[in-house]
Amino acid sequence: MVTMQDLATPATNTWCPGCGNFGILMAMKRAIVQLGLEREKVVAVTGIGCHGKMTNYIKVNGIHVIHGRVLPVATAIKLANRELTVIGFAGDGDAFNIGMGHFSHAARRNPDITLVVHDNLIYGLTTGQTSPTSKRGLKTKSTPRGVFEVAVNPITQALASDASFVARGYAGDMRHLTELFKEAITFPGFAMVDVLQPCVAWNRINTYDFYKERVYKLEEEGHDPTDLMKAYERGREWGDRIPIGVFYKVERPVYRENFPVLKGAPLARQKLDGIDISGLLKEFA
Ligand SMILES: Cc1ncc(C[n+]2csc(CCOP(=O)(O)OP(=O)(O)O)c2C)c(N)n1
Ligand code: SF4
Repeated sequence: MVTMQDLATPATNTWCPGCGNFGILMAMKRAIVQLGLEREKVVAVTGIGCHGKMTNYIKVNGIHVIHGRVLPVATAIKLANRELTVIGFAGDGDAFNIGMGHFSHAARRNPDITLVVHDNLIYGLTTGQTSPTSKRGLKTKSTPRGVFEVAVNPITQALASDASFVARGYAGDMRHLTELFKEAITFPGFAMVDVLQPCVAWNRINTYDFYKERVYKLEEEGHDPTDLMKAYERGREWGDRIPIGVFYKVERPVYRENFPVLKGAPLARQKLDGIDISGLLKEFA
């Protein structure tokens, strides 16, 4: 059985002291331990940004990919070997700026993977530029007169893209976040957990104090996660009250079920010798 110690790596942690990423890392390790997953069968896929260091700090299989490309790589890994638990970690910039197209397509394809968005409402690694989830009016070094655009809302964006599991967690509530991660990982289909992650270096508005006063739990207010319209309503709430928990979940066929070749053993275990590809090669000659 895997333990918290088994998941530790020798890498020196370079996140700023107090960064919300620590809460996400700890909650994910706890989720893996509590689910009894085998370390060798978990794959973490990270984008570029402060969140990308997750692969350095958690001892599972890891691949650190090009900025914005977490989802196509995670989808491909799961298609190649469905025995693996595939978890993507992306920043709000990674997921909703350069990776936005991949986000919508992954959601509608419904691969059986989890996406954790480290949503600090800013670009962390590149030192505080505006991100697509930065709220209108926010002054940053790239928007000195304030953000002009309406912010991307990860929850309603996921719902509109037909994601089958849509949740939001808060890095300051580790127990709740651990439970959300466990539910997302075991959900059969594309599961997004958008995590409110304070960036103590560059976002002086959405701080721990800001969230502490506002965050409430959907499950404590009788929210029905099978009601799409109610999920939209709750998803648009952002002000004095900010909901966390599962907004929506509904099971539907996963992506790999569309491929006859994947009906038998996982692709990674199928024999490749004896397959005649000369016809295919001629096609591209
Ligand atoms: C193709 C490409 N474009 C731009 C960059 C520069 N870049 C690195 S990280 C980043 C954004 C970081 O913000 P976010 O994805 O929200 O992650 P965070 O650092 O906040 O975790 C950008 C634009 C890059 N590395 N690659
Ligand atoms: S810059 Fe922000 S997101 Fe990056 S490590 Fe520091 S506090 Fe965390």
